[in-house]
Amino acid sequence: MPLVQPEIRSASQPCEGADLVLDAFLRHRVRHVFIFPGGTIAPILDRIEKRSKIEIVCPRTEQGAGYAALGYARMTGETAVFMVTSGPGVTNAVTPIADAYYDNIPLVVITGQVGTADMRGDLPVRQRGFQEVDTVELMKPITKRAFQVRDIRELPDVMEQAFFLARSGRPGPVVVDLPMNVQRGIADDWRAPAKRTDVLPFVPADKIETLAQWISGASRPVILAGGGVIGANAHQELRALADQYRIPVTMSMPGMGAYPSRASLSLGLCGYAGSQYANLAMYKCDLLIGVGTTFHLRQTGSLPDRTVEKGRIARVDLDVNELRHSRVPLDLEINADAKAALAALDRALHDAPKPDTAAWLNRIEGWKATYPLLTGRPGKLPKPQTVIEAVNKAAQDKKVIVTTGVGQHQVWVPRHFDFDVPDRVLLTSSGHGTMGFDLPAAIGAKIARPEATVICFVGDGSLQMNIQELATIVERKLDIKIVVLDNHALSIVAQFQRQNWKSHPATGDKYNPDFAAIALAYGIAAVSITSQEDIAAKLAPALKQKGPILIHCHVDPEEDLLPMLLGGHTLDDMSHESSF
Ligand SMILES: Cc1ncc(C[n+]2csc(CCOP(=O)(O)OP(=O)(O)O)c2C)c(N)n1
Repeated sequence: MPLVQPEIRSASQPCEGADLVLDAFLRHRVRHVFIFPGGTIAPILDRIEKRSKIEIVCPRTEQGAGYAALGYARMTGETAVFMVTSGPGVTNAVTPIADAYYDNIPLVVITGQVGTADMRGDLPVRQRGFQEVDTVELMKPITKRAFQVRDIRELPDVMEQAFFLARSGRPGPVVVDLPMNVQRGIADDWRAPAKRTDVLPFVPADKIETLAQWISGASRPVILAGGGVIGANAHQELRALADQYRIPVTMSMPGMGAYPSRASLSLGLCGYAGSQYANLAMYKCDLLIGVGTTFHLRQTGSLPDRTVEKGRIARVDLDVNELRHSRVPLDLEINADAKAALAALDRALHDAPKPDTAAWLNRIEGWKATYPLLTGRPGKLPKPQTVIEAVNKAAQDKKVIVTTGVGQHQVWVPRHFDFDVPDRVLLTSSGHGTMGFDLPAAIGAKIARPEATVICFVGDGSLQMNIQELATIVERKLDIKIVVLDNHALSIVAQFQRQNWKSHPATGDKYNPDFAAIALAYGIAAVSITSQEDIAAKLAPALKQKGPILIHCHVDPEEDLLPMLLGGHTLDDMSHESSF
């Protein structure tokens, strides 16, 4: 939606530092900023209000604003802007910024700072300014770059660099720390910044040729698609490769939807919480092709040298350091953008004989029949897996964005809900695994895509990390469906504790409030689901209702995440044993 923006000054007219920040927002066509206010970002808020049509989105905490920004960036494909005040605003913002770093989300973060005269500098004291904190040092390990601007003349170029770096190569967060006197000072000698353009690495033709030969000669190939496929907008190229050459596709958590869950060649989620059939296929393949994936512990288990029993591993990644320091030993490293590499691979395969994968696909069908996804033990209480399947069914022909918290429910969602980018998208905190991502990420996603059905699956534990954002949903009239899977436990940790130590201190048997009543108190419609029959009777009508709704599902607390790949085991050897 193009927005008519007021003038962007290019000539060197005297102005305040805050104006130069706004100029950068306008140059980069920012339409929303996600903020939590405070004195040290007030000058920029004033400029936004007076000089632009940019909408200020103000959730109830910095975490709420940060995760809303992340959901927004993922769903618009644009760099999101996140602004917080100095001191506690900054420290509260650390977690979503780390999330953006580990999950490659382009984010420009503006942090307020005390004036340069009030800074501690190198003095051996704790603090000089009120709400002073060393933002740059705090942010360095979780950002692509953390700037502090002390000279107003540097501001235009630093802002340009921040927007450039956030998107270039492997995207991520960039922080710009702005002392009060820089925001409020007058710049009468500034220059319009130079524009920067991103250059992607050359696709290495010789390596693509080798991979094409390997594919052509493979009898048991598997593709492992990661979030990099979705980030590079390469899902169509990936589908063409898999479908044309009949190669089954498994996905990491951030890669879910890169290939349609429902397609016959789909193996769904792999790894510690994947299916036994996906993991068997990875383990028994003769060629594993990783595209835009880190071969993280969660995908391979704790024995990276034994990811594949006997076969080659090829990996396409934009980040050369990931290839140089791969956890999993590689037979072929291709440093390239996923879209460009898959397009080149398609050309290289054009005249090559197609691999014969029929016997391999038959074998996989056998595994699918032997190890179907489990939908819970029999019993009266609703099963979390059944609830997710019922929501999936009710939302079958809709464009859906799903967000989750972290826990068992986070893993049941990719197992039991169908994803298919760009129509059915999963937003979840992958690398950082942050409880509380759920509700605010749904807010950002709904602001980005008002026409989409946004569903937030959330555990009782995760919900309580950012439950205050129910207010933002009401305030902004956002039609979000919140499905609370309440098992009165921090269940995934409880399961881990029982598996190792036979009890679950601090994580089981939690007292919870009536979340439906809480939603009603905020002004959000709510229903409670307490039996299997309720799922059939109440769920679909609740989802059909217009406007936000919270569906409080009292699910079986004795449901384990099974099967699960435990530490010290290879991918063919998942545990099917209950911890109760
Ligand atoms: C901010 C944060 N703190 C702690 C953890 C550790 N942790 C991971 S999952 C989990 C329990 C989640 O409980 P809930 O949201 O109810 O999900 P469930 O496992 O019951 O589905 C905890 C405590 C975390 N991931 N994030």
